[in-house]
Amino acid sequence: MSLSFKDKNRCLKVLKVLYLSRFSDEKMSKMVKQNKGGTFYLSNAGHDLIGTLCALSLIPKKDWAYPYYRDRAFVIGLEAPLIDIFGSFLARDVHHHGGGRMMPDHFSHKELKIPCQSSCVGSQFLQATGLALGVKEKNEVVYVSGGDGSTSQGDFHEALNFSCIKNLPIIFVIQDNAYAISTTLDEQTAGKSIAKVCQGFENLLILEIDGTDYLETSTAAQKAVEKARSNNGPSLIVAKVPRLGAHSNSDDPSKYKDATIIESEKKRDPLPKFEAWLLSEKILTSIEIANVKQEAQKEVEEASIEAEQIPFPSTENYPTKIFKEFDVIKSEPKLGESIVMMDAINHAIDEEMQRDPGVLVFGEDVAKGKGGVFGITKNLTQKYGSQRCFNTPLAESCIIGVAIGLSTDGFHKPIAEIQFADYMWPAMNQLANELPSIFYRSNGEWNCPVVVRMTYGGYIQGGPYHSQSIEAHFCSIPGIKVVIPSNAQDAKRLLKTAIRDPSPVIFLEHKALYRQRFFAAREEPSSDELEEFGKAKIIAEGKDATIVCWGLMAVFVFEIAEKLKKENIFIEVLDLRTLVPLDKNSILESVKKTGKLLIVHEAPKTCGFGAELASQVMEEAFSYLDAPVVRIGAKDCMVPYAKNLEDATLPQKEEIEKAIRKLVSY
Ligand SMILES: Cc1ncc(C[n+]2csc(CCOP(=O)(O)OP(=O)(O)O)c2C)c(N)n1
Repeated sequence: MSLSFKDKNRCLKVLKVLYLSRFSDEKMSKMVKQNKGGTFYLSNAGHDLIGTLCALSLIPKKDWAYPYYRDRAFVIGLEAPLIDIFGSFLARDVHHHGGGRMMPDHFSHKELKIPCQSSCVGSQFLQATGLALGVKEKNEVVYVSGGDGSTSQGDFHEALNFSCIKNLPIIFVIQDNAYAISTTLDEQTAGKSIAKVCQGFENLLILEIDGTDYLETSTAAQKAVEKARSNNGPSLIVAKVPRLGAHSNSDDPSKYKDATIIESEKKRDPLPKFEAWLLSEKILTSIEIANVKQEAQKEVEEASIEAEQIPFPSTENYPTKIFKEFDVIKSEPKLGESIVMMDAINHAIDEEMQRDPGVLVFGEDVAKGKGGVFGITKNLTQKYGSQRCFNTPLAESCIIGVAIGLSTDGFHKPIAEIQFADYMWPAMNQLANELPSIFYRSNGEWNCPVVVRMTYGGYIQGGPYHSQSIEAHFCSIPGIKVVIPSNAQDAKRLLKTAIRDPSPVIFLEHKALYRQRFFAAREEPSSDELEEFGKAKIIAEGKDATIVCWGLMAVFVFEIAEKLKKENIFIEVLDLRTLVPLDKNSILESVKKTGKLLIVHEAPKTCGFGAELASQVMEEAFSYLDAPVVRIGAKDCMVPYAKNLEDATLPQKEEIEKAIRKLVSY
């Protein structure tokens, strides 16, 4: 036992934080009924000692933290001002904790190195892991907490696995109150012990402790921090604690906890236990304890009154701040030899890795001699080392979660590869619920410059799980940019822009275009050249109809345009290149000129991006249309394996040509 745990000043600090947390609980529970802006409140009582002691074991502003929603004591322990905590509780326009965008107790504080927390139980573990990878050589420690329920999420296990593989300076703290709302530990965890479940992870220090005991908890936190600080890898602390209040203000524990359980939980309250211990050890007198209590009560009262004076967030120019601002500086084109798209992508990454030491490449099989299943990232490990181009476990959520964490440290620019777009779905929570919203949710405090590359599309007999075109799903998520190049020049310039963009970008690469020569191979742009997002390219000029397309469909439509030209039919073909941001103006301008619009995409027609485009054009240029807007997409079916079935499912040139002729002659 370390003597310093009995240091009077430390004990005074712990007691103060405990009271601040406890009184803020009581105050919030009252205020939520007064209808002052906050409708939601989470009790922290019982979890406050473990949170406080973990905060005190870290070096504030040096170490990083992902505290979950029942860890307010941790955040107060790091000296986050109460005024911000109450301000966010009342949904007011405070700078930190989302400024009314996030629910209360979903913390975010840049100076205190608390990245923006979400409501998705368990998603924090992988993000913390990614951050720990980023700061591994910097002697900084990463703290992440969650409840026992959160350990049932795959992300928790993926995070432990990756942390152990990479020997990361991270501390997982599970505040095990034996309930996840009403679900009990025997319904939640095999053997009722996540500590036992996790025993197979190599070099994971596992400490199962009584999180209401001051000395035991202080010792565990110190051990774990020392292990991380000395670069000896991750720890898992499972702290048994009581949840003394309801799950939230809308929960009534009497529906699932009987009186004896509630009584026995009260007896485990860490606050009176700590007060009694302070007295028995003669560290503080009862008068000193009473003084701290009074002081804390006053501070909570004052913070709550002050917070009420803060205005609600403004709705002027709403919504703002979905993307962090970024100006693309274009330079004069200087073209080299003709290259295919796969080489253009490889060169873009290579040049950006050369330019910026923060750029990292990772994913399944991307490293070493292999360079990904399509060889796109070949030679990068040899050139930049295995710290900068590395294989990940086969876990897509891990890939994206780690990318989010890495991008948060202000230095790293992760380029994550998902082997096929069809395998994005296991990562969808990190990709859709987490990554795109962090900038907005954190009120601009945090941004995630992540590039997610993935191959997509069919026509090469990839079957139902190597052929999907899923761009419309991404386009429906606010906060993520979506890029789909159709040729080597665009691919190189757009990817370089994506890597420099401070916002998340999904970069979709059609595998049938990687080596395609007739259209996609182009003279290589120089290393300085970028392409602005949101600028469609007119790849064929015409007056008879407008055809909007992207990716491989641009190649199909271009071919048809060339053929029709010989018959004096001139179609205007717009290759969108980026779907988000969308170059609506160019589409509208072209439609106003031609009066006719066909949208061609490879994804199934129903709910494809074409539906969105058709609707926008109808809303804004209906009076210019001389014919109904037409869409061509795949049949509403998975992409089958057999060539004849695949052809029958995906759009074919003949079908597109027929539709164009019909539209032109309408
Ligand atoms: C992914 C996800 N599923 C469900 C929920 C709804 N939910 C919020 S908290 C919670 C229980 C979490 O329990 P636990 O992790 O044990 O933490 P505790 O609340 O007990 O501290 C649930 C089911 C959620 N927020 N996220």
